[in-house]
Amino acid sequence: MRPRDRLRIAMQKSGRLTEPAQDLLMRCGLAFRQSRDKLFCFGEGEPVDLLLVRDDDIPGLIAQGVCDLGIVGRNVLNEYQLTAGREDAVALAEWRALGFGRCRLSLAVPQEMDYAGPVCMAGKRIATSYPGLLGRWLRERGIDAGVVTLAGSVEIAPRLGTADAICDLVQSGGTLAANQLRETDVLLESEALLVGPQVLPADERGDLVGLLLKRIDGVIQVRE
Ligand code: PRT
Ligand code: ZN
Repeated sequence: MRPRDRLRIAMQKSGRLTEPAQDLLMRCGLAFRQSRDKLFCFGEGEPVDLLLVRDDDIPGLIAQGVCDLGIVGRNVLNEYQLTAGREDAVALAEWRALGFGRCRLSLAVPQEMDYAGPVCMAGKRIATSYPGLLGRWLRERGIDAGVVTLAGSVEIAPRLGTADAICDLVQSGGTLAANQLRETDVLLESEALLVGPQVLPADERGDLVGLLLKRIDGVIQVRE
């Protein structure tokens, strides 16, 4: 078999999605042997291999055809779709919602701020790692606000005086509370997705995707 006759799935190397994604693939009957550098896992039964990467790189790897499928949060997929350059704009599809990694992308303001709706953000600075999703939300509402893009530690920006509000992922709400912030608007509900190109490759990989989707549906049904 030529190497690209094997299906390649990108998943997060180390983070919140790693364990549940591995667990899902295991329940689908897949088994892997990890390479020494721990970046590649060779499929031992079915011709399905894994590439272990940062979650932010997953949509691009699929768009470039390096990987055929990926397991990634809707937040990362949609941000990529809004910010990727035209040359990367291969249409990616949500093949399945996987039911783990649930969170929401929300606007949050300092607890003491008077907040009477999104218009209150006009002329304010909002810190986020999701400038694409936040920018779209603001545009849809005709709000002219400053978007301060930060790679991490977004929740401390208001205390540092670098922003008036934040737009970040929320799960339990504990991080917001610990930083005296109040969640006001949900921009996006997210969960882990199986993502792939809208058009499947017309070779053995297409059949393998079909097989994998059937097994995933079986696992999801049992879980529900
Ligand atoms: O290194 P790499 O880039 O791969 O990892 P990462 O640090 O970017 O991602 P990681 O592992 O933190 O998250 C991976 C994915 O899990 C995200 O893209 C989301 O789709 C999903 N997810 C689910 C979350 C959360 N829940 C979550 N709570 N991602 C991040 N958080 C963070 C959030 O940013 C905030 O700092 O947790 C904090 C809020 O949590 P609560 O419970 O205090 O509200
Ligand atoms: Zn990341």
